[in-house]
Amino acid sequence: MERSLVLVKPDGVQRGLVGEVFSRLERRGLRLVGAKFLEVSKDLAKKHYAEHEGKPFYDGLIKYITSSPVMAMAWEGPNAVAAIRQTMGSTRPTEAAPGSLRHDFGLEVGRNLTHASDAPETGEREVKLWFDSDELVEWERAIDRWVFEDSD
Ligand code: DAT
Ligand code: MG
Repeated sequence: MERSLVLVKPDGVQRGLVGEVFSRLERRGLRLVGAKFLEVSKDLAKKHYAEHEGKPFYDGLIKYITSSPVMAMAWEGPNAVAAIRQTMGSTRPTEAAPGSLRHDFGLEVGRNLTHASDAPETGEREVKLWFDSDELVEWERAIDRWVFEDSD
């Protein structure tokens, strides 16, 4: 079972798309394990985007993610990382597949609405960075065996 961090970034929150993101991920069959609404500190933003430090868009990225509250979520499921990135769409909204969130709601890479972990190891690391262990809920859904082939 993979885990992914998902953020509805400041533009997504300001545009009232938190429910849309929850809805699409629930509909996909993923299982929510944690959620919180917060203002991102500069320290957390720098840790989260450490891989992009030094790139031309880095300063703008830190400013963007710390500019207004975000909705942070942890989701899990088989193939959760690939499934969630597909639901979000490519980084550049104009390259995102029709029907994906970034396609349906976005225009610019610097206002691409959401973040999702890019590999299973990244998912584990990012969920730990954003959530304390007591903020994550291990639970069984009544429908799990109808969505997850191996739910035991
Ligand atoms: P993703 O968020 O799809 O994982 P990423 O990790 O490559 O994409 O980049 C992180 C964020 O940085 C991305 O969501 C938007 C911003 N970004 C990436 N490339 C950019 C660019 N060339 N110009 C402006 N912003 C960029
Ligand atoms: Mg990324």
